[in-house]
Order: sequence, then structure tokens, then C-alpha cells
Amino acid sequence: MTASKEGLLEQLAELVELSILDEGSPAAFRVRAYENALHELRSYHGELESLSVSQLTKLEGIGKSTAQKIREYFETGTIAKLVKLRADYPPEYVRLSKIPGLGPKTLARLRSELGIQNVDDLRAAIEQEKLRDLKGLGEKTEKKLARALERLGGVGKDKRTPIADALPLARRLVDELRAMEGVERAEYCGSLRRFRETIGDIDIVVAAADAAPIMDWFVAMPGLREVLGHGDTKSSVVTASGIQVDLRVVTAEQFGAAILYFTGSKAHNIRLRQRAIDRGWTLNEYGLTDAESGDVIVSDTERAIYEALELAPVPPPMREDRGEIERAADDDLPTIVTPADLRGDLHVHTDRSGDAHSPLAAIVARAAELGYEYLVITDHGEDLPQNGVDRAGLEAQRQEIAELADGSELAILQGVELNIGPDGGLDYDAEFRAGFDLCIAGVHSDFDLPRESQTERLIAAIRDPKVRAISHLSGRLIGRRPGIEFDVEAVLKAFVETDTALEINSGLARLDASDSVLLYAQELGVKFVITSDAHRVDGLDRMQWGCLLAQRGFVPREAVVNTWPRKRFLEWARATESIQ
Ligand code: DGT
Ligand code: CA
Ligand code: CA
Repeated sequence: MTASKEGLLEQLAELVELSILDEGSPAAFRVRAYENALHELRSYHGELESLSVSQLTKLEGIGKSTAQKIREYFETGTIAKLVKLRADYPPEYVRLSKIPGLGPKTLARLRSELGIQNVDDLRAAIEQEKLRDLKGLGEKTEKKLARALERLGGVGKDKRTPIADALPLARRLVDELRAMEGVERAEYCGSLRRFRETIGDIDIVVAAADAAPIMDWFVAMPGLREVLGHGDTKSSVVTASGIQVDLRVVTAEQFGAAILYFTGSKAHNIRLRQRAIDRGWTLNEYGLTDAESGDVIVSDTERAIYEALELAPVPPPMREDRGEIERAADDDLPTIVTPADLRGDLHVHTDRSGDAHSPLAAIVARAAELGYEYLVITDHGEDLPQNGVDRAGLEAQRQEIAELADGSELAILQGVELNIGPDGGLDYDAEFRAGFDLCIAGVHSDFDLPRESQTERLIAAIRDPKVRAISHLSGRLIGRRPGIEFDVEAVLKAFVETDTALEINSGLARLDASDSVLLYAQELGVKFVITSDAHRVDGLDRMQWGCLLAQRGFVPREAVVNTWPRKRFLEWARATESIQ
């Protein structure tokens, strides 16, 4: 990992995460300082590496101490403070901090008073009922943590990494590999390319004539925790953050067969191999081969292999043996949605929301650059503690929108993201809500209600005449907070009855609704919106993730409302014949 802006951003993000543990609070001065720097640098497009400490401090949000760390990174490839924090807070310990209900302060006490270092220790301490005796914790907290552990699905032995943690790392490695001399192609494969929500390990395939220099570079990257293997064409490492990465080098001719094989899934591969056998061929990571003569039929591209097997090429997110082989054979795969097909964004926050950061004008400017025909601004409703916007704020925004919309090609609509209360109630009142062009509504609280209550509150919100879409249906945060439990069939039927759209949220921490809910929903004829849920300008650019999630759910383009032209979209947005 040579010094690069991406590498710096990664180390700063890690500094934020570990400093929260070290300082005992996400609001600590140091944490905020790193966070501010991170946000500033993400949108800074100038040259960074040559800036001095005093030049760096001239950038907004960067103080002297952070500036020194940035210089240190570019000069040495690491930040000493981070190296120390990594030693103090190893990945097993950091994993504990992702368990809902375990704040940094409690965690520190568990470590100092009970010696808890990892999830297995915590589980054992809970089983021995040791937590309840700690001052200020008690039996209730102990039980709550036991449940959180249970619902997270065995965090202990199942060490799957949330996609939000694996994807940026994989993308950076692939970029670095592509920039290396002699590398013709590089692609991440495996579950990550299939866009699963959690990742066992990262599998990267490179096409190059000479593997040795690539292998040597890979196992010598700075900041690795462990080298598991260093072979001629295959090596495996574990990064500082505890993620395993496998790298294989093949020839350019074998590249298609190799990425097809290593993308999987295993079940998809088995079906492909059977089709090869039926034709008197064999299929493996080297190519599609005539079994008798041993001649390679095709191997250089995935597309050519699918075609030889008389299949339409299957997009990677669909390769789970969930009906895609049959549909590819009938040339009946769903028409996929790409970011270029999206004509508007329907879930975007401005800095009026307490947890968002960019002003309206900047959001509108970026939406126009993206070529959108329409944009719906949806700040948080007032019921959301700290982050919600009151009536006066939204009325002022209405004025601002009218001014920006005047003479603009882009249709700017005022919406709001309402909070679905525990009983299905919504923010403000019906009269005030009627003043919006379009409302979306989502669950932001009360994640622990019984299943029937969750079902009822969702259906009540779906049936509200002003609500046109439900944001992040389950409210989950992948690997950190399980979603609410509800009757999926009953809820999806309410979507169909009221012509309400189900959101496909592009935020990597959410990716909500999940692929299995989407698969079911599209079968029932539900409509969808793919949204960014941006909380700052650069968030608008993440629609590609929602598009990949839609592919995992076999969602056809026609069912995605924000692929429709403006007129048709506005008609749908303004329809209020929802059942009451
Ligand atoms: P993960 O890492 O657990 O999230 O899931 P994958 O799908 O990335 O699985 P992984 O890393 O074990 O292997 C990557 C791909 O390589 C897998 O999706 C399909 C292929 N593969 C690995 N082992 C086998 C095998 O025994 N048979 C077949 N047909 N394919 C395999
Ligand atoms: Ca993998
Ligand atoms: Ca692997």
C-alpha cells in the first residue's frame, strides 16, 4: 500500500474509530477533529502529498495536530498514533464496539474489570452472569446484551465483515494493482463482486504475464497483520483491520474463466459446470475445454463462456442459483438498472438535518451535474431527536427551494423523511404534511417492539395517503443492528395495494430492503425507488450500490419509479388515492 489519498482517508477513518474507544466518546474533541479532517479531505480534489503542515492547516477543518499526522502519513506510510491505537485496541476488541448497547465507556470497564477482550469473552461473562454485578450495569443490561449477541448471529466464530468495511479496501487494492506495471486486468471477485452484504474474505484476480513482482508487492504491503501464504501465483494476507485478502495471478487468456470461477457462487458454478459436462466439455478456472481433445474452447471473457453455454451473461449479483440459470437460458433475465438509468434522487438530506452536512444549494448543483430531471429533498421530520427539522425550518426551506427551482432545468421537490412512530403515527399533522410534494417515511426508533406491532406500524405508514415510499424498511445497520421483525408478506401486500414504493437504500451500512425482501417484493409486483439517502454532497454519487442491490433482488428497471421520465414520475408522486 503505497501512500495515496485513499490510503490516508482509510487511516483517518480508522483513527476516528479507534479514538472513540480511546477517548470514551464519539463527541470527544480529538474524534471530532479527525472526523472534520476526513470529511474535508474526501471532497478536496487538489494535490495533497506536497502540502506542508502550514498549508494543510489552511484547509477548512484541519488543525495543526491532524496536519502533522497527514504529513507523517505521506512521509512514512503510517501514522504512529494509529499504530499505537491498533496495539491498544485489536480488531477483536473493536468488533465488540459494534454490538448495539455497548458504548466505549462500558466496553473499557468490561475490559479493565472483567478482562473481556473479544466476543467469546463477553459471551462467557454473560453466561456466568458476571455483568450484572458491575456497578451501573445490572441484570437488564446483561440480558439486553445477551439478546444483541444472539441476534447478530454468532459474531464470535462467524467473522464475516460488513460490505461497508470490505468494499473500500478492495476497491483501493484493485486500483493500486491496475496501476502496477505489467498488470493487464484486475478485479475483485467472490461474494464482494456478487455484492453480498457480508464478506468472508476478499478474492482478487489479476491478469499479468509475470506474477512474481505482484506477489512480492502484495505480501510486503505496509500495515499487514499476517501473511498466510506467499506462493508463485497465489498469496493470502490479513490486513490490519483483520480482513483476509486472497490474490491470484493468471494469464490474460485465462482471465475470464478465472473471474467467473472465483466470483462464484459455488452453487452457480456447479450449475455452469453441469451445462459444460452436458455438452462434452469441462469448465474450471482455466477455461472451457473440450473433454476429449483437451482443446480450450473459450477462456478470455466471462461473456464468451456464458454464450458458449447458451446462456445470456448473468450479472454477478444474480449468481446465487436463485433462478438466474433458467432465466438466462430463456433470455429472460430482468433488465438491470444502472446509475445512468436513474432520472432523479428521492431521498436526500441537507444540513438542516442534524446528522447531515451539505447546504441545499450544493446538493442541487450536484444533482444537476448528475443529469437528473428531478430531485426530492427529504430532511428528517421533527420527531427525530437532535436531527429532525421543525416546521419553521421546513417552511424556510420551501422558500429556498422555490428560489433555486426558478429557471432551473431540474424539478426540485420538497419532501420530508417522516418518522414512523411505535404506533404508526407520523410527524407534524396531516395538514402540515399535505404541504409537501412527496413524503417518505421510515423507522428510526423502537427497534425492539413485538413482531405484530412492527407489522402494524409499517402498514399504518404505508397506508397514509401522503406517504409515497418507505425508507430503509428494516432499519438495520449491517453487522451492527439487526432490523425490525415484521410480517413481510402482509407488509409487501400493503405496498401493492397502495402503490407505495419500497426504497432500495444505497448506503453501504444499510442496503435496505435486503435482497431476500426485494426478491419477494418484485414477485408480488411492488414498485421501488433506488435512493442515495445522501447526508452530504458526495453521498449523491453512491447510487451504484443501490443498483447492485436491486440486481440481487432481480428488480426489473420498469418497476423502479425513478427511472421513469419526469411527467410519469410526477403523476405517480402526486397520486393520493392510497387506501386509508
Ligand atoms: P465468502 O468469502 O465466504 O464471503 O464467499 P465467497 O463466495 O467469496 O467464497 P470463497 O472466498 O470461499 O471462494 C470464492 C469463489 O471461488 C466462490 O464463490 C466460488 C469459487 N470456489 C471456491 N471453492 C470452490 C469449490 O470448492 N467449488 C467451486 N465450484 N467453486 C469454488
Ligand atoms: Ca470470498
Ligand atoms: Ca477466498
